[in-house]
Amino acid sequence: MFIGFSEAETFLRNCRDVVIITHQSPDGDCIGAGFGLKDILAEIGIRSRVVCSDPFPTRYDFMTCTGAGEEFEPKTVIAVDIADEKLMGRYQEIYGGKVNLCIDHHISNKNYAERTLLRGHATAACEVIYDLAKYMGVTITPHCATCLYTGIATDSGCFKYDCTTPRAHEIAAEMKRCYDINFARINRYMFDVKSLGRLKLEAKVVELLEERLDGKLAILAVTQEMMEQLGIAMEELEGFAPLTIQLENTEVGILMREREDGVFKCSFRSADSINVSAICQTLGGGGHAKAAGCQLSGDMETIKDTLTEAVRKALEE
Ligand SMILES: [Mn+2]
Repeated sequence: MFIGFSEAETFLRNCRDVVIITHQSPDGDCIGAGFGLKDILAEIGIRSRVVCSDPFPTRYDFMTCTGAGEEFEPKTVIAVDIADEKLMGRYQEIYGGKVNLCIDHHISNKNYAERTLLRGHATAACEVIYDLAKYMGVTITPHCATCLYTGIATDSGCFKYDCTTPRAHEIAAEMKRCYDINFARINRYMFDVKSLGRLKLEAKVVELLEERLDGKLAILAVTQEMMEQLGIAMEELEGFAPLTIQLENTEVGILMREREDGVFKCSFRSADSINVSAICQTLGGGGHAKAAGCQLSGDMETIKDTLTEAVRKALEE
C-alpha cells in the first residue's frame, strides 16, 4: 500500500524498536537515509539500529560514526532506498515479507512492504526523508543534516544528473543556511578522493574500455583477478560507472564488476536519451532512466554479448 507523509508520520510516531535496512553494496544515499532516519527517530524517542548485508565502506565513516545502534529484538522493520526485497541481501531471509514501512524514490519500487512512502521523482531517499522530517516538525541535528545532504549529493552526482530536482537544490540551500555542514569536504570525499590503487586502476581500466555498436556502447569489465592484482576492494570500484559515458559518442556505458561468487554486477549509465532502466528490466534488474543495473552470471564474454544485444535493441527503438 502506498502512503503519504501523514500516514508515514503516524506510523513513525507509533512505532518502536526499529531495525532500518539499507541495501546491499551500500551507497551514500542508503547510508545517509539509514543513519539520518536513525537520528530522526532518536529525536522522537524511538530507538533504532541500522543494518546492511555488506560492511559500510570506511569513506562513509563521517555518517556511520554515530554507531549502528544497540542490540534489541526489533518490533518494526523499515527499509530505506530499497526498491526490491532482493536488494536486502542476507537480510531478506530474516525480514523478507516483514517490512512494515519502505521509504524510497525508485519508480521501479516493487511495493513489497506493508506501507510504502514512495516519491518516484525525488532525487534520493534522503530527499524524501528530509521532507518527511520537515513535515513532522522534527529537529534535524547537524549529523542528520550531513547524512541527508550526502545522500542527495551522491545520488545526484553532485547535483549534476537529470534526476536532480529543484527540491534537491532547495534542500541544499536550506542546509547551507541552517547547519554548519562542510559541503566542500563531503563532496571532495565523495567524488574526488581516491586511493593510489584506485587511480592506478582507473588508468589500467581505461585501457580496457571497449567500444561496441560503432562506439555507441562502452563496456568496462573488471574481474576479481584484476582486483586482486591491484589490491583493491570491490567497493573502491563504486563511482566507476560514469567513467564509461565520458567517452565521446557513447550513448550507453556499462561497468561490469565480478563479485566474489563470480556473478557480474552490471551498472548501466545513459549519456542522454536511452532509458537504461528499461534495458535492465529486460535482464532482471532495474533502476533509473539514466542509471540502472542488473546482475548476470556466466562467462564474461557471453555476458558482454548479451548486454550488447539488449543495448542494440534499445538503440533501434
Ligand atoms: Mn537512492
